[in-house]
Amino acid sequence: MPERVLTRRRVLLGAAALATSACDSQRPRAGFLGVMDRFNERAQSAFFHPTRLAREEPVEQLTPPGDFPQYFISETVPLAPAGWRLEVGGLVARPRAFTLEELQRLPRTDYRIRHHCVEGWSAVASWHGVSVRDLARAVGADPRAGFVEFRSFDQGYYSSWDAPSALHPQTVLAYGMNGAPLIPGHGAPLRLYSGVKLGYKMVKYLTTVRFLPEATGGTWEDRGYEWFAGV
Ligand SMILES: Nc1nc2c(c(=O)[nH]1)N[C@H]1C(S)=C(S)[C@@H](COP(=O)(O)O)O[C@H]1N2
Ligand SMILES: [Mo]
Repeated sequence: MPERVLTRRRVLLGAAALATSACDSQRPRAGFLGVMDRFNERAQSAFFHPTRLAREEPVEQLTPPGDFPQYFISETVPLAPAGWRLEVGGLVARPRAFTLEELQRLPRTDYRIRHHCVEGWSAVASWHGVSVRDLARAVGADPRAGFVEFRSFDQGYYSSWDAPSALHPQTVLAYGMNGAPLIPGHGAPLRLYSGVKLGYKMVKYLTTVRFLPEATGGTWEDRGYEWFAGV
């Protein structure tokens, strides 16, 4: 994975930058790389342990809030449409739309863990949200749904996950960061956060969560980035 020096310009990463940034190689997921990717998926899922927890960081490790990079593929920071709701569907017994308040009434998960971006930076924040596992329980997700897809209102940015990683206890739909409501730069009103995946799997500006029998792709995954992307 190419590494870049992170500059503040990346905060304004726009559609034009999408064509050239390291979070976008135009490499197709085919040929040798496709084979390697499938190999990595098998190898990584073999090492992945569905309940092993990522290390909690001490409070001194917190990244000063302004220094935690903010990424979005839109030209300007995406803002939630009026009447925003999270649609939850697919292979579930009770598909429904949740307001933020309804999500906040579900059990809450809090942790302080490190974020890893493929571009070579990492940062620490504490995150507050409802675990995908508790959400799955609330809608009666079918255990045959081996995958979960997350979509956003940021130019359709999306990603799909294997169910064991999505249902890991440290995979949450976060509405808070460092004890405050999530800000637009970090994905308000709701973003995916996890101790078990690389940054690009954690979809911000969520609109829909679907429990599915098959994997779909992802914004970076469709451009050749690894699909499993475990930490
Ligand atoms: N909707 C959306 N989600 C996204 C991205 C994005 O551009 N749009 N970038 C991803 C990448 S590459 C990273 S490293 C993290 C960054 O999260 P942050 O902006 O809170 O640092 O968000 C991920 N989720
Ligand atoms: Mo990233």
